[in-house]
Amino acid sequence: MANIKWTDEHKNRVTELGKQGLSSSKIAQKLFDEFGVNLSRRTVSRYLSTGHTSSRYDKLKKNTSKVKDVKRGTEIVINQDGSQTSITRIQMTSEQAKDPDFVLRAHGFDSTKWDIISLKNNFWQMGSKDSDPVDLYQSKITVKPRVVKFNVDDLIEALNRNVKPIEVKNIQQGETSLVISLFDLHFGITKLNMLKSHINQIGNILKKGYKRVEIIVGGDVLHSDFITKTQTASNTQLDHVKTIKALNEAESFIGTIIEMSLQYSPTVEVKAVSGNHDTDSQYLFIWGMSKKYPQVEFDNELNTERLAFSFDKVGIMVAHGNLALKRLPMLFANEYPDIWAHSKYRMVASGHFHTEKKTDVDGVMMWQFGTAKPNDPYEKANGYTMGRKHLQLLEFGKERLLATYEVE
Ligand SMILES: [Mn+2]
Repeated sequence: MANIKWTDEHKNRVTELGKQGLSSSKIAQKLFDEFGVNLSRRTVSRYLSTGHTSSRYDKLKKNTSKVKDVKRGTEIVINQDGSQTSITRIQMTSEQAKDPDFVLRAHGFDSTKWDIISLKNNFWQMGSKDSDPVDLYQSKITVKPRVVKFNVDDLIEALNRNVKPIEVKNIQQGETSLVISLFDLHFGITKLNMLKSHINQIGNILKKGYKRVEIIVGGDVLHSDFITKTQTASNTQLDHVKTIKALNEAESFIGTIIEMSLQYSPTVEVKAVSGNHDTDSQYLFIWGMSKKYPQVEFDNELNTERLAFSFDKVGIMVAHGNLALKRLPMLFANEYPDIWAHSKYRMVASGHFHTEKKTDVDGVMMWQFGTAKPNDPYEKANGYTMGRKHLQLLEFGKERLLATYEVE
């Protein structure tokens, strides 16, 4: 059959004749007489029942189910992708025809629960010699269930809900710099109430005042990379922990350290690298903290296995410790040549093994930090229970380490 381009005039006429009760073949004949278009009976009948002119619709139809509401003259097609196509006749003004809410309601959809994907209203008038013509539309819409859109502003507001601006007055500036190393806290296994004394001790160390505080978040802040299950980033099954509670406790602990640091130093920075337990969850956690403390500079890139930073003539590379551990000194020199060249004290800070170990490797201080985390069932079973459970804070002068504070 010849490919006939249907105009709205043709469609309206077919609909009109259909309403008058003419058969499809009679309508096809009339269209030929009036417009000279050659439509098959089947094409007319398809259009009357579906609102489609193309035979491609017949193929599409196979993947859909159809419901006819004869009383309302509405036809609903439920598409395979979950959207619905509704065809009906509506009496409305041209303004209403442009109002998606009105059209949705006219089709019987709740406009708060559905969104229009496509909308087509074909205008035609119906009337007799005795009365004014009525504006009618053959209306076809495709709708999908409304999805609540993710709103970044709402999330930020939620993160900020309890934040009081920190009043910074008379910051006690010192001459030295403090590095607070936080590796492998494993919140979930570690509980906030186990760290109350640690927070007090860290507060007392901070009171001295520093020209800068660097907080290293060296990975595995959270025991699980997931919220609904307890697994590492590589899906190793772990003893179950409550991750929402863990998140709140990590927020309290690290948030308190940040707030105390802001009171005793004009410059506070957080340096975060991925651990093997919580690659994604730690990234999101630190991301949230960075929104909460805009006055703190955060270095938090996704999938950062290592980073380096410096102040004065001190250069520090940070890595969780599970990857490329032995090559870290030369990786430091090769990947961060400027920091390497400007530093007189060079250090690689790592964790992962939950036990402190400090080695001088050709002048690079390889410092593997322990953790205040208690032993978990896995460590107890394997006898990994003997390291000191401590945190360490390092005080630096312009070009060397001056003191190590033990917090346990
Ligand atoms: Mn680890």
